[in-house]
Amino acid sequence: MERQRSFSFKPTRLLVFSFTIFSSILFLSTFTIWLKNSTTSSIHHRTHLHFNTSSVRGDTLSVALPPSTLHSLAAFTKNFTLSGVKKIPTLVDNRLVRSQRSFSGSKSEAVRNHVVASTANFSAMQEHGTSLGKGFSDEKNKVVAAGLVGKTKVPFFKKIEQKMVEGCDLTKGYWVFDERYPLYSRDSCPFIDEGFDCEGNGRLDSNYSKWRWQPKGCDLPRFNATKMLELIRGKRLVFVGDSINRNQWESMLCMLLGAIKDPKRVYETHGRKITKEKGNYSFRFLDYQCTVEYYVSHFLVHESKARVGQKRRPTLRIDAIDHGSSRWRGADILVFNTAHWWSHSKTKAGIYYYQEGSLVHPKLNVTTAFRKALTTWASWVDKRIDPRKTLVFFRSSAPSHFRGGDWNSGGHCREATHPLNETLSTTYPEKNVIIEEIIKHMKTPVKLLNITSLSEHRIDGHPSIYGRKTRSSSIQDCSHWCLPGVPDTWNEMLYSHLQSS
Ligand SMILES: *[C@@H]1O[C@H](CO)[C@@H](O)[C@H](O)[C@H]1NC(C)=O
Ligand SMILES: *[C@@H]1O[C@H](CO)[C@@H](O)[C@H](O)[C@H]1NC(C)=O
Ligand SMILES: *[C@@H]1O[C@H](CO)[C@@H](O)[C@H](O)[C@H]1NC(C)=O
Ligand SMILES: *[C@@H]1O[C@H](CO)[C@@H](O)[C@H](O)[C@H]1NC(C)=O
Ligand SMILES: *[C@@H]1O[C@H](CO)[C@@H](O)[C@H](O)[C@H]1NC(C)=O
Ligand SMILES: *[C@@H]1O[C@H](CO)[C@@H](O)[C@H](O)[C@H]1NC(C)=O
Ligand SMILES: *[C@@H]1O[C@H](CO)[C@@H](O)[C@H](O)[C@H]1NC(C)=O
Ligand SMILES: CC(=O)N[C@H]1CO[C@H](CO)[C@@H](O)[C@@H]1O
Ligand SMILES: CC(=O)N[C@H]1CO[C@H](CO)[C@@H](O)[C@@H]1O
Repeated sequence: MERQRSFSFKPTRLLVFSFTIFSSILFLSTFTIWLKNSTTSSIHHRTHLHFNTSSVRGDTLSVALPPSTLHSLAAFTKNFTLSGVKKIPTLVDNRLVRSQRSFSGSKSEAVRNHVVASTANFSAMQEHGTSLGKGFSDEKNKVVAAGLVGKTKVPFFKKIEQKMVEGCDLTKGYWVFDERYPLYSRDSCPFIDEGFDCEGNGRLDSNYSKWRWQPKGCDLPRFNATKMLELIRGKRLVFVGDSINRNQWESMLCMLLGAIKDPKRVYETHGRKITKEKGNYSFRFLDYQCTVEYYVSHFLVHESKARVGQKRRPTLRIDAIDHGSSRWRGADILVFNTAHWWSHSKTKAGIYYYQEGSLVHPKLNVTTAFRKALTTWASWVDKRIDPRKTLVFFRSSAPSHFRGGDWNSGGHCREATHPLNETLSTTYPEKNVIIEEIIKHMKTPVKLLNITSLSEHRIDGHPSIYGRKTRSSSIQDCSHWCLPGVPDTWNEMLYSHLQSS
């Protein structure tokens, strides 16, 4: 799925290439000297790099680097080799590249290589900086890094080579405070329903919508709604799953709307208004002849009823796909999820709940049932989905952040206005492990949208008490996400996958 760009060395290219190397070294040396000077004169002994991101409404993005990075830069200049360049993967077209390009005042193709290279080491430097101090921050700067995942130091070039093989790992990184976010405002999007409309429900702090996910080895491309609409022109983009997928789907609608001049040219095909209850929506973007759809399916398999003893009880047919599946077929891009409903309370503790054929299991544990249901889903995909037409994604589980209790026993997250520097959980959710195993054995290639770890830092992103207009209930929502907010990042991830596939 990842696009690979190879360098071939025709004589003319070699010339350009050599020139590039030369100018790179020149640039970096100058840059280093400049850095050194500015640091020695700095009282706080800290370097401030002001990249002038003129492309984005003239806002300035500042990046704070710890002093140690000076040495990295110097070392990097001397250690810059041809083989080093060849090993660096396609990190072009990212934000930092853009900003550094304007910083260096040149936009030519030849500059790319050195910019890419320094970006790569720039990441390593940031990593170095953050691992020293559990996330660094500076009140005077607009950029704050929070929550570094995984602190093992791997030799730099070894890591780059791995990235070359596997593509950039978007799941490891940290959140950076960035005033250029969010990608849309609450007022510009009529599709945010009450449950996710935190600002509309009275939430006053808004920093939670301004964090950008920064993978360690590359940048997540900033969402470009026009480009995304071009990618799905004439197509059906379909989200299937629980309310967290509705959360992501609404985010996608809002993000796409940013590129539409006349909002009247976006409408629900049956005139439905988004509410919590109704489960099927198909929004048509007339200008691009595409639809962005959502189908509710809490478990992906069929919710049924069966006679158990005297009573008819609700059951879950873990051997049968959801009956709505006929609507999913024919989609060009499918984004599935299921996780939260596989809880003790929502599955009747597994007692006389899971059904296979006419058998209602007296007791089945959730792990076993989940595996069977996902296997049912996987064989449906393998049988009904044509991988030449349809791209299939599965979004990994989104974490909840109930502190001091569960959702129904006083669990809270309202106090959080800053991402966690350290995530609470250390274990990777079992459901994700099961999903990964099942996907591995499928005939159809399924891409995992691996958002679990990055979302774990974002305790600040939930509606808490702002999931309703009225404050009648003391129950806090620490499962869903405010919009604009964290699901926007999941969609940037989806966008990045679609761009490279
Ligand atoms: C960014 O560039 C503009 C002109 O292009 C300049 O006026 C402004 O001072 C620059 N800002 C910074 C922080 O360098
Ligand atoms: C998802 O991301 C987490 C954190 O980086 C990682 O531990 C896990 O292996 C990833 N899963 C897959 C299938 O890449
Ligand atoms: C968040 O918002 C407050 C004011 O609302 C501000 O003082 C603070 O610097 C902001 N940034 C971060 C990273 O917390
Ligand atoms: C977004 O993509 C469109 C179409 O590819 C392009 O014309 C436009 O310049 C892009 N916008 C930004 C901000 O990069
Ligand atoms: C949603 O679609 C399914 C079929 O895919 C249908 O059975 C169900 O009644 C629909 N629900 C609503 C609320 O329209
Ligand atoms: C569920 O059942 C399986 C197989 O019977 C067993 O291996 C597993 O430990 C059980 N898990 C839990 C959480 O009880
Ligand atoms: C995380 O670190 C930042 C900066 O060091 C700090 O301002 C913030 O309070 C910390 N957050 C938590 C939840 O500890
Ligand atoms: C100047 C400098 O830092 N050079 C380094 C180049 O890389 C080797 C290892 O690959 C280091 O040992 C040197 O210190
Ligand atoms: C090629 C090179 O010199 N890479 C350097 C990048 O920065 C790290 C420190 O963060 C150095 O260890 C690497 O040697």
